[in-house]
Amino acid sequence: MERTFVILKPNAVRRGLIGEILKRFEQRGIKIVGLKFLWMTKEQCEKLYEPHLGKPFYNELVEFMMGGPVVAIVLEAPRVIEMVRHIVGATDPLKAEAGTIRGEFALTVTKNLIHASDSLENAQREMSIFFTEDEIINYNLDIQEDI
Ligand code: YYY
Ligand code: MG
Repeated sequence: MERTFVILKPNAVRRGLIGEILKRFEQRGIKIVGLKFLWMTKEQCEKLYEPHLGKPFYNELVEFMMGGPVVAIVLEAPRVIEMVRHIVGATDPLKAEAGTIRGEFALTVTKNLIHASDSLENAQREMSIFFTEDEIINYNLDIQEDI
């Protein structure tokens, strides 16, 4: 079964959107297998955004991401990496389709509310920054037979 990694960014927490966003994954039948509320350290933030080091938006992004607590999530489902990116919507909220998280609730690129891994390799790398293997919880959803 495939896993992906998600972060609800500090503005999602401040705006009271944790429940609204988690609901969207739950109602799809996607299983939450890891969940943490934390304030990112500089080290965690730099590791997460290491692929973006040197880009013009990097400093602003890191400062924003460290400006408040976040929710770190590991999700599990078939094809979950692509599915979650689909539910999240395009990076620029202006291009995100209506009905997506960014398409409904976000306004600017930097503060686009949510991070979601874009590949198997990045999903594994990113979740290992925030979760140890024994913090990922193995259980069955009631709906497992029905999705
Ligand atoms: O994966 P995703 O979050 O959709 O976009 P990325 O291209 O990986 O960029 C990561 C993060 O950086 C994005 O969510 C906001 C910020 N960012 C920005 O502030 N300005 C840009 N032009 C591109 C990205
Ligand atoms: Mg990305």
